[in-house]
Amino acid sequence: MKKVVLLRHGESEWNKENRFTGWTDVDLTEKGVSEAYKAGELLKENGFNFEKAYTSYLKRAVKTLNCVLDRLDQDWIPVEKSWRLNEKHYGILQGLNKNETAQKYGDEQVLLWRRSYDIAPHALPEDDKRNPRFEKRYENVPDKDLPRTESLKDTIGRILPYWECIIFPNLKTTDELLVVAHGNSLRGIIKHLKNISDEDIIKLNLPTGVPYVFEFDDELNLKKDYFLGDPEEIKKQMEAVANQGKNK
Ligand code: DG2
Repeated sequence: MKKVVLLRHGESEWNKENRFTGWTDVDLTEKGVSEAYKAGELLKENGFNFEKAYTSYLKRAVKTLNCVLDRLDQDWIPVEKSWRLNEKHYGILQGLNKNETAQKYGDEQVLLWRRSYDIAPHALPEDDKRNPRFEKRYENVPDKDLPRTESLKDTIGRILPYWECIIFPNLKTTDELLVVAHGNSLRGIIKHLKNISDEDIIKLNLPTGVPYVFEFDDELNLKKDYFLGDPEEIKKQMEAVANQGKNK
């Protein structure tokens, strides 16, 4: 069996403060670092031996990957970073508290912004200092590809070329790949892999630091997918993520 493990980074500072993050480059919390090491431990116990790893340009994912590889004693493997694996761009919501946003606009609207397939928050103005066009790390990305906001559909649109041309073809010659990214960028990949409908994707919430394993046969057909860890605990974590956008 060939395997791809998808991992959402450990808890970030803005996950802790319950703020929309998107392309904001916030660090891991202490808890996030320990979640990352715990994910590495689980992967080690389950005998994973990655040949290559992929991550985004955002430090919460990069640092999580480093902790995982450290725990696996596989720091040496080739790692490729791409802006295409960045989180969904949350537009003008970036920085706002999710509960307060639900108080102001209602749970239903926030659910659509967070989890719907094709609804994007309002875009950052062109001259907003958070606009990715002002950041050095994106200077080689054509301006037309740099988002000012995104729906999940838009996020999938920029991830899929990378998934299909760079990550997935590697499985022909390697057996185990690791992708460390974000709640919504990974939801995009999962929607594609499991053929989840535009309507059903609204229900998928990914917890931080829980490895999600996808197994493929030699023809690269998906055979099985499962999380590593205690199913009851994972269910609770998913519910907690869903509740982050409610008016409590
Ligand atoms: C979170 C996801 O992204 O938030 O951008 O706020 O995975 O990088 O922490 P991540 C953000 P929700 O879509 O769950 O609100």
